[in-house]
Amino acid sequence: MSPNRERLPDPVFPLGLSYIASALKRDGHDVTSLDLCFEDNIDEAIRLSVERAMPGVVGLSLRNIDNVSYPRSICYIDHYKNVVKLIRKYTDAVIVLGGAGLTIMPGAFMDALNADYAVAGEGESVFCKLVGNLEQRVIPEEKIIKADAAQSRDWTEIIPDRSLFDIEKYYEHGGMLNIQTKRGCPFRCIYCSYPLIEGRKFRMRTPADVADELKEIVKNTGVRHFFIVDSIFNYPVEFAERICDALIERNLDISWTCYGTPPGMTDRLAEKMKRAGCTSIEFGIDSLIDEYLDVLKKGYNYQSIRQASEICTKHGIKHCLFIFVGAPGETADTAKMNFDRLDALGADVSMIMAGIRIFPNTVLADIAQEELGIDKHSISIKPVYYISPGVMKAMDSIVEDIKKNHPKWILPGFEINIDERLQALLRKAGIRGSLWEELTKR
Ligand code: B12
Ligand code: SF4
Repeated sequence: MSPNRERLPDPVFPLGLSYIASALKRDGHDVTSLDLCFEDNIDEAIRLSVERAMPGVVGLSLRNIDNVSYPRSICYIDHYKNVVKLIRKYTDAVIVLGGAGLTIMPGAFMDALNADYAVAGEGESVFCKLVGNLEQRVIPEEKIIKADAAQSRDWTEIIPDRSLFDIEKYYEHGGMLNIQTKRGCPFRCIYCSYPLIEGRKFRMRTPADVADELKEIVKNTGVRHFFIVDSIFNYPVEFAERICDALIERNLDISWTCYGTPPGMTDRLAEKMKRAGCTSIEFGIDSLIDEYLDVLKKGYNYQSIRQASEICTKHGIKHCLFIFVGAPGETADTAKMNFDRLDALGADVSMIMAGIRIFPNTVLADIAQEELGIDKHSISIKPVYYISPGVMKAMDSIVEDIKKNHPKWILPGFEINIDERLQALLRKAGIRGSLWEELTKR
C-alpha cells in the first residue's frame, strides 16, 4: 500500500512498491495494491481494498517523513498513524513497514505506528523472505530487519511491475514516470540521508536492461517523460555514458530529467545526454562558496559548478541549482554572495532551501548539537532544521530580497513559485516533464 498523498512538486509514481510487487510475484505470492494518492475517502478505500484482497500481510511504503521545507514544514506521521489504525480496523493482517522514510529512522516509526515489522533498506529480498516465513508460520524474532544494501545484487534482475498502479493518472497529474539505473552514493555530504538508504557502493543495472525497460513503457503506455531517480545520474561518468548510448541506439522519442553532480558533467556526457533525450538536470550544489562547499563536504568547488553550468547551457540542457541559505557558518552577507554568484551563472532556475533538515546519524546532527545545542538523540520524525544563527536573524529580509530581485527563483518552504494550485493548473494544461522547466519559458 502506498499512503503517499503529497502533490508537490508532483505526485510521484510508487516505483519502490513496483519493485516489491515484482519480487513478490516472482516468488509466487498473490499481490494486490492500494494507492491512496488520488483517493477521496481513505477509510472507504482501505475497507474496500482489504475486503476484496483479504491480505495475510500488508506492506506499507513510507516514502516521505516530511516535506523537508522550512518554514512551511509538513510532517506526515499523523496521516500514517490514521492509515495503520484503519488497516487494523478492517483486518488482522501482519503490517510491515518499508520505504525510504522508514529506512532513515525505523525505530522511531515502529514506536510511533506500532506495526508488526519494519524492513529498513531495499525490500526485494528481505521482504519476500519475511512474507515466505510468515506463510510457513516461522515467526521472526527481530521486529526491525535491516537489508544489507552492499550485498543485495538481486534487485538488478527485477523489472518493476508498474501495472498495479494507475500509470495514466500519474502521467496526467504528475507529468512523468520514473526509472532507476543504479543504487548507492559514495559521497559524504554531511547532511545527506541517501547513502543511509541506498548504501555507499554503486550497484548498477545493465544499460541494455534500462533502455529496454523504457522502450517497453513507451510501447505499452505511451508515456514519454521520465525522471531518472538515481541519487546522482551523471556519476560515474562512463556508466552514465553507457546508459545514454543504449538509449540513443534504441532511438526512443522520450525526454527525461535527473539529479547530477558538477564534476560528472563532462562535455562528452552532456552531448550524449542531450541526444538520449535529457532536457533538464538538477544539481544539489548547496552553495557557490568554496568555504561552505568544504564544510558541507561536497567534494567540489565553485569553479566546478561554473564549468558544469556552462556545459549544460552549451548543450541546451536546462539546469536547476539547489542551494541552502543557513549552512553552518553562513551569514546574511555570504547568503548575498551566493545570490550574486547564482545571478552571474545564469542557471535556468534556482531553488532556494531555507535551512537544512537534520537527519539522525549524520555529521550535521553532531554540528547542530555542538553549535545550536540541539540534542542529536532527540532528532527524529518531527522535523528539525539547521539554520545558522547569522542567517536566522536575517531570514525575513533575505526572503524579501529574493522576492523583489529574483522573481523567478523557487522557495519551496515559502511557497514562492511553487504551490499545489499552480502545480495542478500546469498539469491540467497538459504540461509534462519537470514543471520548473516551465518557469524558464515565462
Ligand atoms: C528521486 C527522488 C525524488 C524525485 C522523484 C521523481 C519521480 N517522478 O519519481 C522528486 C524530485 C520529485 C522528489 C520529490 C520529493 N521528495 Co524525494 N527523493 C527521491 C530519491 C532520490 C529517490 C526515490 C526513488 O525513487 N528511489 C528508488 C525506489 C526504487 O526506491 P524506494 O522508493 O526507496 O523503494 C525501495 C525501498 O525503500 C524499499 N521499499 C519501498 N516501499 C516499501 C514497502 C515495503 C513494505 C517494504 C518492505 C520495502 C519498501 O524497497 C524498495 C525497493 O528496493 C529519494 C532519496 C533516495 N536515494 O532514496 C528522495 C526522498 C525519497 N525524497 C524525499 C522527500 C522529502 C521528497 C519531497 C517531500 C521533497 C519536496 N518537498 O519536494 C518530495 C515528495 C514528492 C512526493 N509527491 O512524494 C525524502 C523522504 C524522506 C524524508 N525526509 O521525508 C528522500 C528520502 C530524500 C531525503 N531528503 O532524505 N523526490
Ligand atoms: S547530496 Fe548527493 S552527492 Fe551528496 S551524499 Fe547525498 S546523494 Fe550523494
